[in-house]
Amino acid sequence: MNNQIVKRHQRNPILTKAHIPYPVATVHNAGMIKHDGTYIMLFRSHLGNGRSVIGLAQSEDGFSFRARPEPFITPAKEEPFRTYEEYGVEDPRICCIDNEYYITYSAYSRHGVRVTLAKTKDFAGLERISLITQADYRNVVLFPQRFHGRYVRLDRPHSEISPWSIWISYSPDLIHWGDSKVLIKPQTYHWDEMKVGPGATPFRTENGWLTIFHGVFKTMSGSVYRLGAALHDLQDPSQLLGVADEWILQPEDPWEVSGYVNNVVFCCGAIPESDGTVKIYWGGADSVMCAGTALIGDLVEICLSKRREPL
Ligand code: M1P
Repeated sequence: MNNQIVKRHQRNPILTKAHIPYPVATVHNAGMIKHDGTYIMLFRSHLGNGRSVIGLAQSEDGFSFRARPEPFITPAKEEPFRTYEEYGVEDPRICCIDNEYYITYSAYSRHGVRVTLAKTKDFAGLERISLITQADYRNVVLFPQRFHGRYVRLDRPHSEISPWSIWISYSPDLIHWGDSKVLIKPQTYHWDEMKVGPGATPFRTENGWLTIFHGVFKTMSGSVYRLGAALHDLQDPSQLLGVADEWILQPEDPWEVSGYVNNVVFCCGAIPESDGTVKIYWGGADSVMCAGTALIGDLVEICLSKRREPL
């Protein structure tokens, strides 16, 4: 089985609520980036009222993290963000473009879920830029470069008619998005048959852009969240070179099987290394942060040699 592609870290879970210097119920779904050689983790935490904030932890080795004393992102106090972040901020992704770190995260309110785009140069402060979706979008990941002058993102609109699928959109300025196309759809009677969503920020390999996504399967005892991999063309990321037919990770450890939401592995970040490995980070059961390592070549191989139709 391909669940051996990702080797779990021996000290999982690597970050839990016990490590956080302010009261939280969970630590999960963290966006990741390396900044000046330091691993930065932006993690989601439920507070005691069930709403979420985003904390920051850092590490020298990518596995031992130290959290800051205060959350890094809390619901905005200024408009227009205040209205749409009223119920909390969730599931950040980080992408470095032209030496600035762009953060996309879910903004919850009585009007639904939207995505806020913010940026920072150094993770000291944060500047909110714009709300970049309408209601009922989640899981926006940016590509770290422009293509023919345009920024590119993957996202996941909600839809009752066509199941939750992964789309691609383009922008001249990171604020106005369009030219959207559907790229990957759930596949019937398959591990991702209920929904799919973009996970980690895409990273460049010799063979294409690798993306890690989540897929959901509904069972008689609830949904199971697993991780999959896809490879996009280097010049044109709307062209899929392969979507792996099999998952690359499923809930198996006790803290992935049981927690705030049972049977969930959910990825918002991965860090490729110069030795040909990639560190993959995932939330376990919406409760704790876990990490593992894979060979980039193995992920490329499974996308190309065990393909399924994307749509
Ligand atoms: O509880 C599992 C996940 O459910 C939602 O993800 P999605 O809409 O992609 O299925 C999110 O609430 C996510 O944070 C959560 O981990």
